[in-house]
Amino acid sequence: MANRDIVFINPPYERIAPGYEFVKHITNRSPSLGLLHLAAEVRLHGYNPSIIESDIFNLGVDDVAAQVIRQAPSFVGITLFTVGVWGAAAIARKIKAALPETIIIVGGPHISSMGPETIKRFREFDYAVVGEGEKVLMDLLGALEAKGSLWSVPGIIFRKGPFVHTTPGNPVNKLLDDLPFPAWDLLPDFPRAYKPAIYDFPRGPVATIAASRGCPFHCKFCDTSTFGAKVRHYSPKKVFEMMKHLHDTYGVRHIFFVDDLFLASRVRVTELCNLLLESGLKMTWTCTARVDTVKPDVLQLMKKAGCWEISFGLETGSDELLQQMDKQARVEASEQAVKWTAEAGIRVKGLFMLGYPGENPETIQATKEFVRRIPMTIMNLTKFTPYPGSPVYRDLYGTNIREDHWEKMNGMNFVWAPDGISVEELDRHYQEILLWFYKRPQIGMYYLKLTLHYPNHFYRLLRFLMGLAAAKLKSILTGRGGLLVRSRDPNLDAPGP
Ligand code: B12
Ligand code: SF4
Repeated sequence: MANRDIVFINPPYERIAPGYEFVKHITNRSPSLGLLHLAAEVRLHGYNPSIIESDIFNLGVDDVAAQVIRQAPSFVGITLFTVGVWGAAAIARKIKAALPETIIIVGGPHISSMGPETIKRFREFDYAVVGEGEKVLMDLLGALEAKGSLWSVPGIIFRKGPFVHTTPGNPVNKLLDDLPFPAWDLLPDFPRAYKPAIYDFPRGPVATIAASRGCPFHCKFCDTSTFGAKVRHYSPKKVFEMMKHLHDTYGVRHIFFVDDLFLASRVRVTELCNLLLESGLKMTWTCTARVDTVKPDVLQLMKKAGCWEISFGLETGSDELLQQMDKQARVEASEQAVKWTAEAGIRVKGLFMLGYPGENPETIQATKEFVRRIPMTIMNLTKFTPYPGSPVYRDLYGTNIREDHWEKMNGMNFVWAPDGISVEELDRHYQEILLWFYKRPQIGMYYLKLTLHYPNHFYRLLRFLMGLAAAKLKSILTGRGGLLVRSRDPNLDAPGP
């Protein structure tokens, strides 16, 4: 091997649907925590990692490839969400053309769900790692350097002649405490450049932590193929140490827990809260939760320990749809959980989706009524997307790969529409629901107060509002009557499965 350099890339992807470009001023700009974990692991074993965050620094395919070619590393590691696959392949092609010896390894959620198909389709990727990467990547690098057998490395995909092979096994990290801290020090301009969505935190700087991995539920729209069903945790002490490290070293004041099920263990959450309270570490934090995991006593403790916001996957206001999603929750339970959370003084964020199979005018109306009924001041509405790896993907597409949709799978495009509703109608409902929720005097007042209390959000808000006004004006001048998008994308499926 020429050197032990390894460049990790979070590739560029379509982040925002055409027509909504102004939204970029207020969206989430979190780094890839997966790459931070991998970089820390390889560094521990004597490699020299670096990280390129394309989206955050507005780097396109050419910029990223040029940077890698200048560095001429022996290895490149690319993290793949479905939406980023084509961009990643274009980067890999350019690197291979200039540096044919450089080995390109891919991993991430898209590979965990559609690895063999991707390696078959894109010859510019040399190897793929399925599932959690720390251990497997080390084994793979070791085998490549020693020119050993790849069959002894579990959980990888590789090409041999015309065949694509997957080695058996999926070694997960049972004890997360054994992992080194994510390599935040390798992120350019950390923490300043990595801002979450506007109003999603009181004061920055902000960092993310995954305090656990895995989720035992099987909601049909969700891709859990990377971490699987078995939940594994860091000890509360280790989580506390990470928070303190981020606070003391980088001045981080707010943490985003990105776990699928942060509240899976009340015992651990209680222990972490107690550690935070005893230490006097004044940090705020947010987490996600299922509605069936919160209870008033733990919510009150969380509030005292700095919890500022909880994001609930509420999805819809229709019990019928919740059932079809296999969400194992009812609208009534959602209302109760949201009420308890608001009563504890924790802000509620509702995560919703529109256009799930079975969506119809009644379910849409139920969602509209629901979002106004509950004590919630912030909501996210994503356009239903059948991600590879989610159970619903197989229901809708069977064994079809639909790689033509991958580039649009960012939750902001309807790539599929339920029977009886067109994409245009869904787009109209999408805008209506958001306006219906946000365009209320009490919500306006709430955000005014929040901005006065935390003025750090003001500049981003201003840029967003100016962009929105310009987009509206353009739509009126071009005859769309204020609609931000109109024409149907010819690549979309016909309505219905
Ligand atoms: C935090 C988060 C975000 C953040 C940060 C994104 C980021 N770049 O990491 C933000 C808000 C920006 C985001 C945006 C999006 N997200 Co998101 N996000 C998550 C979430 C909740 C946690 C991710 C995380 O940090 N995990 C912890 C780290 C340690 O794990 P990891 O990143 O997967 O990395 C491990 C392995 O995947 C593997 N690995 C990863 N990369 C590589 C590379 C190599 C070379 C190797 C060897 C191994 C390897 O090893 C790592 C360490 O074990 C996951 C859900 C989940 N459970 O993972 C969804 C999830 C990843 N997001 C998802 C989606 C769809 C999106 C969006 C496309 C749309 C949306 N819904 O918002 C955008 C696009 C973002 C993009 N391309 O960067 C889907 C992905 C499905 C898919 N097949 O594409 C997930 C799985 C949610 C779900 N259950 O459906 N997201
Ligand atoms: S939506 Fe949440 S609870 Fe459901 S499977 Fe995904 S991570 Fe688990």
